Amino acid sequence: VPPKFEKLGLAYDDVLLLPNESDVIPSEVDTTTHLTRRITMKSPILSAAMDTVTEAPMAIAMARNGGIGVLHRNLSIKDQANQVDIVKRSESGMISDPLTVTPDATLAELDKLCSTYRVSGLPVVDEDQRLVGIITNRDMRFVEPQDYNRLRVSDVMTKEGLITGPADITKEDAHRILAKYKVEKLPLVDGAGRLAGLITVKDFVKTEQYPDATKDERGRLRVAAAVGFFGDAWERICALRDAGVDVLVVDTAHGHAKLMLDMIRRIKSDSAFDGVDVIGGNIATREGAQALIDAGVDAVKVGVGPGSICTTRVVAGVGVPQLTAVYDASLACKPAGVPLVADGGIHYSGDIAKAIVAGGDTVMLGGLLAGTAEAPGEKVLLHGKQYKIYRGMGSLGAMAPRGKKSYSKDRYFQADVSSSDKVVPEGVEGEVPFRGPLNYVLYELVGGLHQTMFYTGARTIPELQEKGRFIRITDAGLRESHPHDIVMTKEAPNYSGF
Ligand code: RVP
Repeated sequence: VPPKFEKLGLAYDDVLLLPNESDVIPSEVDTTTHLTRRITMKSPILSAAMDTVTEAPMAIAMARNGGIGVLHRNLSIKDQANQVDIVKRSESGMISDPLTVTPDATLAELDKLCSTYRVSGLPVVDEDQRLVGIITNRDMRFVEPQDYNRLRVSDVMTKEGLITGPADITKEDAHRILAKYKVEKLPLVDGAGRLAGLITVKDFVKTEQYPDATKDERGRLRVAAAVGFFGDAWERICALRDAGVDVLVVDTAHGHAKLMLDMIRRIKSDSAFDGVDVIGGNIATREGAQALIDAGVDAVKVGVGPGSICTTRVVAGVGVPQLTAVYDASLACKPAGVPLVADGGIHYSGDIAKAIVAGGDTVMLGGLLAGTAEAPGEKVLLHGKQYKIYRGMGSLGAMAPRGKKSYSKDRYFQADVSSSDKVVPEGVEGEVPFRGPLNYVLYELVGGLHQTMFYTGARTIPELQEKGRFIRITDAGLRESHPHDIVMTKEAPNYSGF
Protein backbone atom coordinates (compact mmCIF):
# COMPACT_ATOMS: atom_id res chain seq x y z
CA VAL A 1 0.00 0.00 0.00
CA PRO A 2 1.46 3.39 -0.91
CA PRO A 3 1.88 5.78 2.03
CA LYS A 4 -1.06 8.11 2.71
CA PHE A 5 1.28 11.11 2.82
CA GLU A 6 3.71 11.49 -0.07
CA LYS A 7 7.01 13.39 0.19
CA LEU A 8 7.08 17.18 0.32
CA GLY A 9 6.22 18.79 -3.03
CA LEU A 10 8.28 21.78 -4.16
CA ALA A 11 7.41 24.78 -6.31
CA TYR A 12 9.84 26.92 -8.33
CA ASP A 13 9.94 29.47 -5.51
CA ASP A 14 11.10 26.81 -3.02
CA VAL A 15 14.53 26.45 -4.62
CA LEU A 16 17.45 28.26 -6.21
CA LEU A 17 20.19 26.94 -8.46
CA LEU A 18 23.71 26.69 -7.11
CA PRO A 19 26.42 28.58 -9.00
CA ASN A 20 29.18 26.36 -10.45
CA GLU A 21 32.68 27.04 -11.66
CA SER A 22 32.23 28.39 -15.18
CA ASP A 23 34.24 29.03 -18.31
CA VAL A 24 31.17 29.96 -20.34
CA ILE A 25 29.91 33.45 -21.11
CA PRO A 26 26.21 34.11 -21.73
CA SER A 27 26.59 34.89 -25.43
CA GLU A 28 28.29 31.55 -26.13
CA VAL A 29 25.60 29.17 -24.90
CA ASP A 30 23.38 27.03 -27.08
CA THR A 31 19.75 26.66 -25.98
CA THR A 32 18.79 24.08 -28.63
CA THR A 33 16.46 21.49 -27.15
CA HIS A 34 14.05 18.71 -28.05
CA LEU A 35 10.36 19.57 -28.39
CA THR A 36 9.49 15.98 -29.30
CA ARG A 37 11.53 12.91 -30.03
CA ARG A 38 12.32 14.17 -33.54
CA ILE A 39 11.75 17.95 -33.51
CA THR A 40 14.34 20.29 -32.06
CA MET A 41 14.02 24.03 -31.43
CA LYS A 42 16.56 26.76 -30.76
CA SER A 43 14.56 28.20 -27.85
CA PRO A 44 12.87 25.99 -25.27
CA ILE A 45 9.55 27.87 -25.29
CA LEU A 46 5.98 26.99 -26.33
CA SER A 47 3.06 29.41 -26.22
CA ALA A 48 0.02 27.93 -24.47
CA ALA A 49 -3.03 26.53 -26.26
CA MET A 50 -5.29 29.21 -24.81
CA ASP A 51 -7.77 31.51 -26.53
CA THR A 52 -6.09 34.60 -25.08
CA VAL A 53 -2.59 33.41 -26.02
CA THR A 54 -2.15 31.50 -29.29
CA GLU A 55 -3.69 32.11 -32.67
CA ALA A 56 -1.83 32.36 -35.99
CA PRO A 57 0.01 35.69 -35.34
CA MET A 58 1.43 34.35 -32.05
CA ALA A 59 2.31 30.98 -33.62
CA ILE A 60 4.14 32.71 -36.48
CA ALA A 61 6.08 34.96 -34.12
CA MET A 62 6.92 32.07 -31.78
CA ALA A 63 8.29 29.89 -34.60
CA ARG A 64 10.27 32.78 -36.11
CA ASN A 65 11.95 33.29 -32.76
CA GLY A 66 12.95 29.66 -32.35
CA GLY A 67 10.02 28.36 -30.27
CA ILE A 68 6.59 27.10 -31.28
CA GLY A 69 2.96 28.09 -30.75
CA VAL A 70 0.15 25.68 -29.89
CA LEU A 71 -3.07 26.91 -31.51
CA HIS A 72 -6.01 26.78 -29.09
CA ARG A 73 -9.14 24.78 -29.88
CA ASN A 74 -11.95 27.12 -28.80
CA LEU A 75 -12.53 27.49 -32.53
CA SER A 76 -14.53 25.59 -35.12
CA ILE A 77 -12.62 22.79 -36.85
CA LYS A 78 -12.53 24.84 -40.02
CA ASP A 79 -11.17 27.94 -38.29
CA GLN A 80 -8.48 26.04 -36.41
CA ALA A 81 -7.34 24.22 -39.56
CA ASN A 82 -7.31 27.56 -41.32
CA GLN A 83 -5.03 28.97 -38.64
CA VAL A 84 -2.61 26.09 -39.25
CA ASP A 85 -2.74 26.87 -42.95
CA ILE A 86 -1.96 30.55 -42.34
CA VAL A 87 1.14 29.67 -40.29
CA LYS A 88 2.35 27.05 -42.76
CA ARG A 89 1.98 29.46 -45.66
CA SER A 90 3.48 32.45 -43.84
CA GLU A 91 6.98 31.73 -45.00
CA SER A 92 8.83 28.92 -46.69
CA GLY A 93 11.81 28.00 -48.80
CA MET A 94 9.73 27.03 -51.79
CA ILE A 95 5.96 26.96 -51.60
CA SER A 96 5.02 23.73 -53.36
CA ASP A 97 1.26 24.31 -53.34
CA PRO A 98 0.98 28.07 -53.53
CA LEU A 99 -2.23 29.91 -53.02
CA THR A 100 -3.58 30.93 -56.43
CA VAL A 101 -6.42 32.88 -57.97
CA THR A 102 -8.34 32.33 -61.21
CA PRO A 103 -8.53 34.99 -63.96
CA ASP A 104 -12.29 35.44 -63.49
CA ALA A 105 -12.11 36.21 -59.74
CA THR A 106 -13.03 39.79 -58.87
CA LEU A 107 -10.43 42.12 -57.39
CA ALA A 108 -12.56 42.22 -54.23
CA GLU A 109 -12.17 38.45 -53.87
CA LEU A 110 -8.45 38.73 -54.55
CA ASP A 111 -8.09 41.49 -51.97
CA LYS A 112 -9.80 39.33 -49.34
CA LEU A 113 -7.51 36.38 -50.03
CA CYS A 114 -4.41 38.58 -49.87
CA SER A 115 -5.38 40.11 -46.54
CA THR A 116 -6.34 36.76 -44.96
CA TYR A 117 -2.98 35.25 -45.85
CA ARG A 118 -1.04 38.52 -45.61
CA VAL A 119 0.45 38.17 -49.07
CA SER A 120 1.03 40.92 -51.59
CA GLY A 121 0.07 39.02 -54.73
CA LEU A 122 -0.77 35.67 -56.28
CA PRO A 123 -0.04 33.57 -59.36
CA VAL A 124 -3.05 33.32 -61.67
CA VAL A 125 -3.94 29.87 -63.03
CA ASP A 126 -6.62 28.47 -65.34
CA GLU A 127 -8.74 25.41 -64.59
CA ASP A 128 -5.87 23.08 -65.62
CA GLN A 129 -3.50 24.76 -63.17
CA ARG A 130 -1.63 26.36 -66.08
CA LEU A 131 0.05 29.63 -65.20
CA VAL A 132 -1.63 32.45 -67.13
CA GLY A 133 -0.39 35.49 -65.22
CA ILE A 134 0.61 37.01 -61.94
CA ILE A 135 -1.08 39.72 -59.96
CA THR A 136 0.71 41.71 -57.27
CA ASN A 137 0.20 45.03 -55.53
CA ARG A 138 2.13 46.64 -58.38
CA ASP A 139 -0.72 45.71 -60.74
CA MET A 140 -3.30 46.92 -58.24
CA ARG A 141 -1.64 50.22 -57.38
CA PHE A 142 -3.66 52.42 -59.77
CA VAL A 143 -7.00 50.63 -59.46
CA GLU A 144 -9.60 52.56 -57.46
CA PRO A 145 -11.13 50.53 -54.61
CA GLN A 146 -14.65 51.32 -55.87
CA ASP A 147 -13.81 49.27 -58.97
CA TYR A 148 -12.86 46.16 -56.99
CA ASN A 149 -16.24 44.49 -57.45
CA ARG A 150 -16.44 45.31 -61.16
CA LEU A 151 -12.93 44.44 -62.34
CA ARG A 152 -11.61 40.92 -62.66
CA VAL A 153 -8.12 39.58 -62.12
CA SER A 154 -7.69 39.06 -65.88
CA ASP A 155 -8.28 42.82 -66.43
CA VAL A 156 -5.22 43.94 -64.48
CA MET A 157 -2.86 40.96 -64.09
CA THR A 158 0.58 40.88 -65.71
CA LYS A 159 0.50 38.29 -68.46
CA GLU A 160 3.19 39.37 -70.90
CA GLY A 161 6.84 38.53 -70.32
CA LEU A 162 6.23 36.51 -67.18
CA ILE A 163 9.42 35.66 -65.30
CA THR A 164 9.28 32.01 -64.25
CA GLY A 165 11.66 29.25 -63.24
CA PRO A 166 11.77 25.47 -63.67
CA ALA A 167 10.20 23.31 -60.94
CA ASP A 168 13.56 21.95 -59.77
CA ILE A 169 15.37 25.31 -59.54
CA THR A 170 18.01 25.74 -56.83
CA LYS A 171 17.74 28.40 -54.14
CA GLU A 172 20.78 30.20 -55.56
CA ASP A 173 19.43 30.30 -59.12
CA ALA A 174 16.07 31.52 -57.86
CA HIS A 175 17.78 34.32 -55.96
CA ARG A 176 19.72 35.29 -59.08
CA ILE A 177 16.58 35.52 -61.24
CA LEU A 178 14.66 37.51 -58.60
CA ALA A 179 17.57 39.96 -58.39
CA LYS A 180 18.13 40.21 -62.15
CA TYR A 181 14.51 41.00 -63.05
CA LYS A 182 13.81 42.93 -59.83
CA VAL A 183 10.65 40.91 -59.19
CA GLU A 184 9.39 39.76 -55.80
CA LYS A 185 7.73 36.50 -56.78
CA LEU A 186 9.02 33.72 -58.98
CA PRO A 187 6.40 31.17 -60.10
CA LEU A 188 7.86 27.76 -60.95
CA VAL A 189 6.34 25.83 -63.84
CA ASP A 190 6.62 22.26 -65.10
CA GLY A 191 7.12 21.17 -68.75
CA ALA A 192 3.40 21.57 -69.48
CA GLY A 193 3.27 25.12 -68.18
CA ARG A 194 1.47 24.12 -64.99
CA LEU A 195 2.26 25.95 -61.75
CA ALA A 196 4.58 23.76 -59.66
CA GLY A 197 5.63 26.16 -56.92
CA LEU A 198 6.46 29.70 -55.91
CA ILE A 199 9.54 31.38 -54.47
CA THR A 200 9.31 34.85 -52.95
CA VAL A 201 11.82 37.51 -51.95
CA LYS A 202 10.06 37.82 -48.61
CA ASP A 203 11.13 34.30 -47.71
CA PHE A 204 14.80 35.01 -48.44
CA VAL A 205 14.62 38.13 -46.28
CA LYS A 206 12.84 36.32 -43.45
CA THR A 207 15.39 33.50 -43.46
CA GLU A 208 18.14 36.07 -42.94
CA GLN A 209 16.13 37.99 -40.38
CA TYR A 210 15.18 34.94 -38.27
CA PRO A 211 18.08 32.48 -38.45
CA ASP A 212 16.81 30.57 -35.39
CA ALA A 213 13.30 29.95 -36.74
CA THR A 214 11.68 26.57 -36.07
CA LYS A 215 11.08 25.16 -39.56
CA ASP A 216 10.11 21.89 -41.20
CA GLU A 217 12.14 20.11 -43.89
CA ARG A 218 10.45 22.21 -46.56
CA GLY A 219 11.43 25.47 -44.91
CA ARG A 220 7.96 26.26 -43.57
CA LEU A 221 7.43 27.46 -39.99
CA ARG A 222 6.38 24.70 -37.64
CA VAL A 223 3.11 24.88 -35.73
CA ALA A 224 1.32 22.79 -33.12
CA ALA A 225 -2.40 22.63 -32.37
CA ALA A 226 -4.48 21.47 -29.43
CA VAL A 227 -7.11 18.75 -29.78
CA GLY A 228 -9.43 16.91 -27.39
CA PHE A 229 -11.00 13.48 -27.46
CA PHE A 230 -14.80 13.90 -27.23
CA GLY A 231 -17.39 14.37 -29.94
CA ASP A 232 -15.93 15.48 -33.25
CA ALA A 233 -12.32 15.31 -32.02
CA TRP A 234 -11.24 12.80 -34.68
CA GLU A 235 -12.58 15.01 -37.44
CA ARG A 236 -10.61 17.93 -35.99
CA ILE A 237 -7.45 15.83 -35.76
CA CYS A 238 -7.73 14.80 -39.43
CA ALA A 239 -8.46 18.36 -40.57
CA LEU A 240 -5.41 19.70 -38.72
CA ARG A 241 -3.22 17.01 -40.25
CA ASP A 242 -4.53 17.81 -43.71
CA ALA A 243 -3.71 21.48 -43.12
CA GLY A 244 -0.12 20.48 -42.37
CA VAL A 245 0.13 20.67 -38.58
CA ASP A 246 3.51 19.47 -37.24
CA VAL A 247 2.48 18.53 -33.72
CA LEU A 248 -0.87 17.59 -32.20
CA VAL A 249 -1.21 18.35 -28.51
CA VAL A 250 -3.87 16.20 -26.93
CA ASP A 251 -4.79 18.76 -24.37
CA THR A 252 -6.58 17.87 -21.14
CA ALA A 253 -6.43 18.80 -17.49
CA HIS A 254 -5.96 15.11 -16.61
CA GLY A 255 -3.81 13.18 -19.06
CA HIS A 256 -3.64 10.06 -16.94
CA ALA A 257 -7.14 9.06 -18.02
CA LYS A 258 -8.37 6.25 -20.22
CA LEU A 259 -10.17 8.33 -22.87
CA MET A 260 -7.09 10.43 -23.38
CA LEU A 261 -4.69 7.48 -23.61
CA ASP A 262 -7.05 5.77 -26.08
CA MET A 263 -6.93 8.83 -28.31
CA ILE A 264 -3.13 8.89 -28.25
CA ARG A 265 -2.96 5.19 -29.15
CA ARG A 266 -5.42 5.74 -31.96
CA ILE A 267 -3.36 8.53 -33.54
CA LYS A 268 -0.03 6.79 -33.04
CA SER A 269 -1.21 3.51 -34.55
CA ASP A 270 -2.58 5.16 -37.71
CA SER A 271 0.04 5.41 -40.45
CA ALA A 272 -1.80 8.42 -41.91
CA PHE A 273 -0.26 10.33 -38.96
CA ASP A 274 3.34 9.24 -39.48
CA GLY A 275 4.40 12.79 -40.26
CA VAL A 276 2.75 14.30 -37.18
CA ASP A 277 4.15 14.20 -33.64
CA VAL A 278 1.90 13.86 -30.61
CA ILE A 279 2.29 15.52 -27.22
CA GLY A 280 0.08 14.24 -24.42
CA GLY A 281 -0.83 15.78 -21.09
CA ASN A 282 -1.17 17.02 -18.54
CA ILE A 283 0.13 14.75 -15.85
CA ALA A 284 1.99 15.44 -12.61
CA THR A 285 3.35 12.07 -11.48
CA ARG A 286 5.88 9.51 -12.63
CA GLU A 287 3.08 6.99 -13.22
CA GLY A 288 1.14 9.48 -15.33
CA ALA A 289 4.20 10.14 -17.47
CA GLN A 290 4.82 6.40 -17.86
CA ALA A 291 1.23 5.82 -19.00
CA LEU A 292 1.61 8.48 -21.73
CA ILE A 293 4.96 7.04 -22.80
CA ASP A 294 3.45 3.56 -22.98
CA ALA A 295 0.63 4.95 -25.15
CA GLY A 296 3.31 6.19 -27.56
CA VAL A 297 3.57 9.98 -27.11
CA ASP A 298 6.47 11.93 -28.62
CA ALA A 299 6.61 14.27 -25.61
CA VAL A 300 4.94 14.46 -22.21
CA LYS A 301 3.39 17.68 -20.90
CA VAL A 302 3.53 18.19 -17.15
CA GLY A 303 1.44 20.43 -14.90
CA VAL A 304 -1.67 19.96 -12.81
CA GLY A 305 -2.67 23.21 -11.22
CA PRO A 306 0.42 25.47 -11.44
CA GLY A 307 -1.07 27.86 -14.05
CA SER A 308 -1.43 31.51 -13.05
CA ILE A 309 -5.17 31.42 -13.90
CA CYS A 310 -5.79 27.90 -12.64
CA THR A 311 -8.00 27.02 -9.67
CA THR A 312 -7.89 23.20 -10.00
CA ARG A 313 -5.87 22.90 -6.79
CA VAL A 314 -8.52 24.74 -4.79
CA VAL A 315 -11.65 23.58 -6.64
CA ALA A 316 -10.63 19.90 -6.71
CA GLY A 317 -7.87 19.94 -4.11
CA VAL A 318 -5.65 18.13 -6.60
CA GLY A 319 -2.19 18.90 -7.96
CA VAL A 320 1.53 18.62 -7.42
CA PRO A 321 3.81 21.64 -6.91
CA GLN A 322 5.37 22.09 -10.31
CA LEU A 323 9.08 21.58 -9.64
CA THR A 324 8.42 18.20 -8.03
CA ALA A 325 5.91 17.25 -10.75
CA VAL A 326 8.52 17.95 -13.45
CA TYR A 327 11.22 16.06 -11.59
CA ASP A 328 9.03 13.01 -10.90
CA ALA A 329 7.73 12.86 -14.49
CA SER A 330 11.28 13.15 -15.80
CA LEU A 331 12.17 9.93 -13.97
CA ALA A 332 9.92 8.16 -16.49
CA CYS A 333 10.74 10.39 -19.48
CA LYS A 334 14.55 10.38 -19.35
CA PRO A 335 15.09 6.59 -19.58
CA ALA A 336 12.52 6.41 -22.39
CA GLY A 337 14.12 9.24 -24.35
CA VAL A 338 10.84 11.17 -24.42
CA PRO A 339 11.11 14.97 -24.02
CA LEU A 340 9.20 16.78 -21.28
CA VAL A 341 7.27 20.05 -21.54
CA ALA A 342 6.94 21.87 -18.20
CA ASP A 343 3.57 23.61 -18.53
CA GLY A 344 2.42 26.47 -16.30
CA GLY A 345 3.56 28.35 -13.24
CA ILE A 346 6.50 30.16 -14.81
CA HIS A 347 6.66 33.68 -13.30
CA TYR A 348 10.17 34.76 -14.22
CA SER A 349 12.96 33.69 -16.57
CA GLY A 350 14.74 31.99 -13.67
CA ASP A 351 11.85 29.53 -13.42
CA ILE A 352 12.56 28.35 -16.99
CA ALA A 353 16.06 27.33 -15.93
CA LYS A 354 14.71 25.65 -12.79
CA ALA A 355 12.20 23.68 -14.91
CA ILE A 356 15.03 22.52 -17.18
CA VAL A 357 17.30 21.48 -14.32
CA ALA A 358 14.38 19.56 -12.78
CA GLY A 359 14.15 17.53 -16.02
CA GLY A 360 12.14 19.64 -18.47
CA ASP A 361 13.30 20.03 -22.08
CA THR A 362 10.93 22.91 -22.86
CA VAL A 363 8.45 25.13 -21.01
CA MET A 364 4.95 26.24 -21.96
CA LEU A 365 3.96 29.80 -21.11
CA GLY A 366 0.52 31.37 -20.84
CA GLY A 367 0.46 34.41 -18.58
CA LEU A 368 3.93 35.65 -19.53
CA LEU A 369 2.94 35.83 -23.22
CA ALA A 370 -0.72 36.88 -22.95
CA GLY A 371 0.28 40.53 -22.65
CA THR A 372 2.23 40.65 -25.92
CA ALA A 373 1.03 42.39 -29.06
CA GLU A 374 0.75 39.06 -30.91
CA ALA A 375 -1.70 37.51 -28.41
CA PRO A 376 -5.38 37.65 -29.49
CA GLY A 377 -7.53 40.50 -28.22
CA GLU A 378 -7.29 44.25 -27.93
CA LYS A 379 -5.43 46.28 -25.33
CA VAL A 380 -7.59 47.67 -22.53
CA LEU A 381 -6.83 50.84 -20.61
CA LEU A 382 -7.12 50.61 -16.84
CA HIS A 383 -6.02 53.40 -14.45
CA GLY A 384 -3.87 54.85 -17.20
CA LYS A 385 -2.02 51.58 -17.88
CA GLN A 386 -2.44 49.19 -20.79
CA TYR A 387 -3.52 45.60 -20.22
CA LYS A 388 -4.63 42.58 -22.21
CA ILE A 389 -7.21 40.01 -21.21
CA TYR A 390 -5.94 36.65 -20.01
CA ARG A 391 -8.25 33.85 -18.96
CA GLY A 392 -8.02 30.17 -18.07
CA MET A 393 -9.41 27.66 -20.56
CA GLY A 394 -11.30 26.33 -17.53
CA SER A 395 -12.78 29.75 -16.72
CA LEU A 396 -16.48 30.41 -17.14
CA GLY A 397 -15.81 32.68 -20.12
CA ALA A 398 -13.79 30.07 -22.01
CA MET A 399 -15.85 26.99 -21.07
CA ALA A 400 -19.36 28.37 -21.48
CA PRO A 401 -19.31 31.39 -23.76
CA ARG A 402 -22.84 32.75 -23.85
CA GLY A 403 -24.79 31.74 -26.92
CA LYS A 404 -21.83 29.88 -28.36
CA LYS A 405 -20.96 26.22 -28.59
CA SER A 406 -18.30 25.42 -26.04
CA TYR A 407 -15.20 23.51 -27.03
CA SER A 408 -13.00 23.38 -23.98
CA LYS A 409 -15.35 21.69 -21.50
CA ASP A 410 -13.93 18.30 -22.44
CA ARG A 411 -10.52 19.54 -21.31
CA TYR A 412 -12.00 19.06 -17.83
CA PHE A 413 -14.01 15.97 -18.82
CA GLN A 414 -17.21 17.95 -18.19
CA ALA A 415 -19.66 16.52 -20.67
CA ASP A 416 -19.70 16.76 -24.37
CA VAL A 417 -19.39 19.96 -26.37
CA SER A 418 -23.04 20.35 -27.21
CA SER A 419 -24.60 19.88 -23.77
CA SER A 420 -25.76 22.43 -21.21
CA ASP A 421 -24.11 25.67 -20.17
CA LYS A 422 -23.59 24.49 -16.59
CA VAL A 423 -19.92 24.00 -15.74
CA VAL A 424 -17.63 23.71 -12.73
CA PRO A 425 -14.94 26.29 -13.59
CA GLU A 426 -11.31 25.49 -12.82
CA GLY A 427 -9.91 28.81 -13.89
CA VAL A 428 -10.35 32.56 -13.62
CA GLU A 429 -10.42 35.53 -15.99
CA GLY A 430 -8.34 38.66 -15.67
CA GLU A 431 -5.87 41.06 -17.16
CA VAL A 432 -2.10 41.13 -17.55
CA PRO A 433 0.05 44.18 -18.33
CA PHE A 434 0.62 44.90 -22.02
CA ARG A 435 4.22 43.94 -22.77
CA GLY A 436 4.79 45.03 -26.38
CA PRO A 437 6.01 42.76 -29.17
CA LEU A 438 6.71 39.09 -28.45
CA ASN A 439 10.34 39.25 -29.51
CA TYR A 440 11.13 41.75 -26.71
CA VAL A 441 9.63 39.40 -24.15
CA LEU A 442 11.38 36.32 -25.57
CA TYR A 443 14.67 38.21 -25.65
CA GLU A 444 14.42 38.71 -21.88
CA LEU A 445 13.23 35.17 -21.15
CA VAL A 446 15.85 33.40 -23.25
CA GLY A 447 18.45 35.97 -22.15
CA GLY A 448 17.70 35.04 -18.53
CA LEU A 449 18.38 31.41 -19.43
CA HIS A 450 21.72 32.40 -21.00
CA GLN A 451 22.62 34.04 -17.66
CA THR A 452 21.71 30.83 -15.79
CA MET A 453 23.93 28.82 -18.10
CA PHE A 454 26.80 31.21 -17.43
CA TYR A 455 26.32 30.98 -13.63
CA THR A 456 26.06 27.19 -13.73
CA GLY A 457 28.83 26.63 -16.28
CA ALA A 458 26.62 24.91 -18.84
CA ARG A 459 27.15 25.36 -22.56
CA THR A 460 24.10 23.37 -23.68
CA ILE A 461 20.69 22.37 -22.36
CA PRO A 462 21.73 18.74 -21.68
CA GLU A 463 24.76 20.08 -19.80
CA LEU A 464 22.50 22.37 -17.75
CA GLN A 465 20.26 19.42 -16.91
CA GLU A 466 23.25 17.39 -15.84
CA LYS A 467 25.19 20.02 -13.90
CA GLY A 468 22.36 21.99 -12.30
CA ARG A 469 21.76 21.43 -8.61
CA PHE A 470 19.15 22.96 -6.33
CA ILE A 471 19.29 24.39 -2.87
CA ARG A 472 16.01 24.54 -0.98
CA ILE A 473 15.21 27.92 0.54
CA THR A 474 12.96 29.27 3.28
CA ASP A 475 10.44 32.14 3.15
CA ALA A 476 13.23 34.43 4.32
CA GLY A 477 15.38 33.19 1.42
CA LEU A 478 12.61 33.97 -1.03
CA ARG A 479 12.16 37.48 0.40
CA GLU A 480 15.89 38.01 0.09
CA SER A 481 15.77 36.86 -3.56
CA HIS A 482 13.39 39.61 -4.62
CA PRO A 483 14.22 43.32 -4.44
CA HIS A 484 13.70 44.45 -0.83
CA ASP A 485 13.96 47.57 1.30
CA ILE A 486 13.33 49.77 -1.69
CA VAL A 487 10.32 51.43 -3.23
CA MET A 488 10.57 50.37 -6.85
CA THR A 489 10.19 53.44 -9.05
CA LYS A 490 10.97 51.80 -12.35
CA GLU A 491 10.04 48.31 -13.47
CA ALA A 492 12.69 46.29 -15.29
CA PRO A 493 11.50 44.66 -18.54
CA ASN A 494 11.99 41.23 -16.93
CA TYR A 495 10.73 42.02 -13.42
CA SER A 496 7.29 43.20 -12.48
CA GLY A 497 7.15 43.12 -8.71
CA PHE A 498 6.58 40.54 -6.00
P1 RVP B 1 0.71 30.10 -16.85
O1 RVP B 1 1.86 30.18 -17.80
O2 RVP B 1 1.14 29.99 -15.43
O3 RVP B 1 -0.25 31.24 -17.05
O4 RVP B 1 -0.06 28.74 -17.16
C1 RVP B 1 -0.53 28.38 -18.43
C2 RVP B 1 -1.05 26.96 -18.39
O5 RVP B 1 -2.17 26.85 -17.49
C3 RVP B 1 -1.62 26.45 -19.70
O6 RVP B 1 -0.64 26.05 -20.61
C4 RVP B 1 -2.52 25.30 -19.25
O7 RVP B 1 -1.82 24.10 -19.05
C5 RVP B 1 -3.00 25.77 -17.91
N1 RVP B 1 -4.39 26.26 -17.95
C6 RVP B 1 -5.05 26.84 -18.97
N2 RVP B 1 -6.29 27.13 -18.54
C7 RVP B 1 -6.34 26.73 -17.27
C8 RVP B 1 -7.48 26.83 -16.37
O8 RVP B 1 -8.46 27.48 -16.67
N3 RVP B 1 -7.39 26.18 -15.25
N4 RVP B 1 -5.16 26.21 -16.92
